[in-house]
Amino acid sequence: MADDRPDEKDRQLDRVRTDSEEPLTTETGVRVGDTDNSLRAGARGPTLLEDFHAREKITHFDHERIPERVVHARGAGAYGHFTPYEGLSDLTAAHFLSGPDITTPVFVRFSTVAGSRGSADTVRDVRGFAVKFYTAQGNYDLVGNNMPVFFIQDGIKFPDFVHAVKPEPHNEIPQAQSAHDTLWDFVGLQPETTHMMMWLMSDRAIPRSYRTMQGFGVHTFRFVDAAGRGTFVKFHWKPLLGTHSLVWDEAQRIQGKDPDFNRRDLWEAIERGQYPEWELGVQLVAEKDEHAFDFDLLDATKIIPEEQVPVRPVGRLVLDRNPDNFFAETEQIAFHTANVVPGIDFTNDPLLQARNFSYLDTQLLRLGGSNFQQIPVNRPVNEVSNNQRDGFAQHRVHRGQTAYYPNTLGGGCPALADEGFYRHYAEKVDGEKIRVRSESFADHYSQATLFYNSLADWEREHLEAGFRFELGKCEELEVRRRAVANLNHVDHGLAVRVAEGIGVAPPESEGTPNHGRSSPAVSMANTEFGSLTGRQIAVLVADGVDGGAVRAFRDHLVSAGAVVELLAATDGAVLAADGEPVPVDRAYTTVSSVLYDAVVVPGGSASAEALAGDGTAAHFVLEAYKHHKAVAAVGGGARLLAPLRLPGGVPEAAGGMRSELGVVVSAEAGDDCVAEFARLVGGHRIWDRPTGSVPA
Ligand code: HDE
Repeated sequence: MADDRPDEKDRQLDRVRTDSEEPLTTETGVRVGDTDNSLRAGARGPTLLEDFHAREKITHFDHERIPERVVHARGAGAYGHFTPYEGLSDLTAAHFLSGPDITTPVFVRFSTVAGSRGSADTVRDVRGFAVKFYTAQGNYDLVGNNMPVFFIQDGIKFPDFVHAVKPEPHNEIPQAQSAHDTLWDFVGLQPETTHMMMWLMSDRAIPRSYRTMQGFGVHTFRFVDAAGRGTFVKFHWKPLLGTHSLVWDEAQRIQGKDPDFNRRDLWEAIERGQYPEWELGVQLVAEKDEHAFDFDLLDATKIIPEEQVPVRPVGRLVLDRNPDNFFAETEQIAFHTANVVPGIDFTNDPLLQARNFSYLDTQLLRLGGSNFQQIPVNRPVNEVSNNQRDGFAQHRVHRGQTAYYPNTLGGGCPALADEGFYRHYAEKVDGEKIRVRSESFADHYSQATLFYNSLADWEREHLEAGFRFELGKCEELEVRRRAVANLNHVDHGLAVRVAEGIGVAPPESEGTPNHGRSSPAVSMANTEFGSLTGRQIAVLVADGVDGGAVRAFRDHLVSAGAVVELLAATDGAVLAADGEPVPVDRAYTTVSSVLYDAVVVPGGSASAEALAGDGTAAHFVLEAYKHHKAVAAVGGGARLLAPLRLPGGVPEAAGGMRSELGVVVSAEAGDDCVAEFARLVGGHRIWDRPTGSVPA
């Protein structure tokens, strides 16, 4: 942990942590002397039913699995803490936001949405970003995503949407993919999905790391102050490392090379002490301004552009402790949008209202009954006191004669709170009982266009390629056509380019004209760059490598927070040119360039020659180049690059250092060369590098 003092949640968990050194026992505590042989009638005879140990062991095993989450089944989580920058009592009665001296323990679970528990991390999908705050006033769950809008406006459509995106029911294909007919059939018929589909086809759907991912509460919520006054609020999480994504081709390859890529990255960063951090921001809208926008605040398919309502930074989230047990904690944690604390309330967003029903309902099935809040990871840190009793797996031993309110026989306990209790915002509601969608939810295209207009060129190209990839996987041409017709209301050029890529006729005339407005804040190009924290750098080595160059890169990059790994044809060590053994971290046959952010080929002519003659090493560099990663070659190392015919060519170092299109070539591993490489790595990717002709 960041500091060694356990927080309240940690102390609570300590009471249930188990690392027994006692001899083996049954669940009833009876010692066991043999767990390898079942009880038999004779050495070769039948097994006896009275072998209670064998039966218990196998029965427990048979019951180890619980239903996976119907969505967001695959996830990874960590503990940490949240601290506000300043008191927000003028806005909310929430105690955990009342001052910078209050630090609240949290558990955060990140997830993909569509795939099963065992699916790969780097699929094209939305990512869940669910935060449980263990506050002194009870648990508050902010169950968000890494995209600020959603596919549908009313929760009653959620089963339809999820059935469309999940594997198709007749053959359960494809796993964890949105690129199939049923999803695109649905979205083409449901234009409210258009804005979210733009985000899903963008690189936001393939985050480089959970650590480089934004989070959003999505809905408009309400802050409520001690006097009962409300303020609309949207929540934002901004990663301090910037918001960075993978390249789609790379993401697909990682699915095979390391299906746990994002999960492992989070775990290892925390183990290294590089604790991921996010800043919590709020967009605030006064109650009187509820109707001041050209969209409805209750419509979860809309953002409030940051240029219209700036994001005010209000606090810091740090994740600094990995769970002890994946099942007990990450799997059994139960989030619920209705877990709110005094000072935070809902709005009438029809998506949120449905969620407030769904999350409790789903836990009852998934966690086997009504006592799931007693599971250690779910328990609040303050005391629970009520008349709820019994049920499956009741862990409390309630004492006394009474379990009802009011009572005198139990001394009137538990009594009603006279302060600090939850008060619902007294919103005036008056309406007819009708099944309609508000007219104010009717514009499905303006913000999709706004998003498109706001992207950097490379983001836009990736988005268009995303549409072409996904629609190209749809068998039904009519499904493709409908999707294109929909895009024609976002931007005519986009619709034409997508149509041309998937073999359907481009629309002849413009659908809805592009309004030309943009919101630069939604572009990843406008987030943080420059940090090397946790970047993975591969250094390719063979016997005869220039040991000085290896040290120069390693010292500089590691001190800037990067992780540097030396890769060679085999594990063990290589002999540097000066005769010193240089330990190898991994054989490059066991990894792949897609697991690294950048690659260095140090000098040493024998080393470079050996690498140049090894197709695996050559492919490693070519593939890194293809995926827009920084490449450095020192001295003879450039000999590995020359035969690769990089489209940008290999810069001529001619005694000094040259850096072109993210390829740094230098005669020596001098400070200028290492610093230039570090700058490129901090810039994440070299998007203006042409890679279309690279065969990797
Ligand atoms: Fe969820 N969602 N959701 N969702 N959701 C679940 O709850 C649901 C929605 C989100 O790490 C389920 O415990 C409905 C929006 C996250 O454990 C379920 C609707 C957003 C997680 C459920 C939505 C989310 C879930 C499945 C439409 C972003 C994972 C298992 C009305 C703001 C939490 C579970 C974790 C999980 C229902 C829409 C985010 C079935 C009905 C919008 C991050 O209850």
